[in-house]
Amino acid sequence: MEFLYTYETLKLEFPLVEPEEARFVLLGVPFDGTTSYKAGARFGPTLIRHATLNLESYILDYDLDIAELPIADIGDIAVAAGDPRKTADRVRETIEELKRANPKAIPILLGGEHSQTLGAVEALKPASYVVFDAHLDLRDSYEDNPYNHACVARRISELGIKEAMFGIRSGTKEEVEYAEESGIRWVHARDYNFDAFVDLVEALPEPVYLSIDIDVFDLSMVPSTGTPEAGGLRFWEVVEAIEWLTEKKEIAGFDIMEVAGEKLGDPTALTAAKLLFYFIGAMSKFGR
Ligand SMILES: [Mn+2]
Repeated sequence: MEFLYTYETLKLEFPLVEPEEARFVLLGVPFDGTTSYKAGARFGPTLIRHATLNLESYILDYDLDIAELPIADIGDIAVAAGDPRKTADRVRETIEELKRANPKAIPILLGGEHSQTLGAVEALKPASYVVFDAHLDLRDSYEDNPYNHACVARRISELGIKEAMFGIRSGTKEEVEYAEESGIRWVHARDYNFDAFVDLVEALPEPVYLSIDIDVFDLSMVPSTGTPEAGGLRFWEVVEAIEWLTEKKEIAGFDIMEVAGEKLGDPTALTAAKLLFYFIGAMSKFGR
């Protein structure tokens, strides 16, 4: 199957299937045009795919080999340099093309700036948006651009999608007020635990889009990301939440965003790759 805006790139070493037959469809978004601090998220998709070479496809604690699952990789989006809205439009159109060909496909974005999650959400139209992130991303505009990475959760909430956020430890007073006015609920990284997660997510309508900004983890694990923040979550805390979500809620799509770096083998990409395997594994072991 050909897509208008994608091109071939490094792929997983698994036996991959065609997107029409896949349950999981990987799509890289090598965009970092509005990054504020640490550049390099344009290399995220390649770094994550390369990091998978280090991992066993057999997931020990699930007794499951994800290389046996129907996974496709449709390559990377041809980005519109410096234009987050135009690039997110290409993400949206690509996912729409995919869903027309295969309504059962679960798209998995590998990013790339968090601004690009908007395109996936616009295509999939979930009822809820669950995000693990250090940042609220609820600014109305940043650097005169409403499609800046710091505004993505605001744009998604304006679509009428219910939101719950976890691992937050950075935001402005205005963002906190907007969350309160808009019924967006969030848990600070200091207060995060599994019960707090279930409390907020249990009542959310389905389907759910799950977004992981890699900066939710403690920065010792993920040094190469656009806006690193100390004091984040641990790996298994996020895996535990993913397991619950895949078992209890219908999942519309998934992403791992803000992976940056300029060296193969970066711990940030290794964390993202392991999380990708656990998402696919959890969907297959616990999902509907
Ligand atoms: Mn963030």
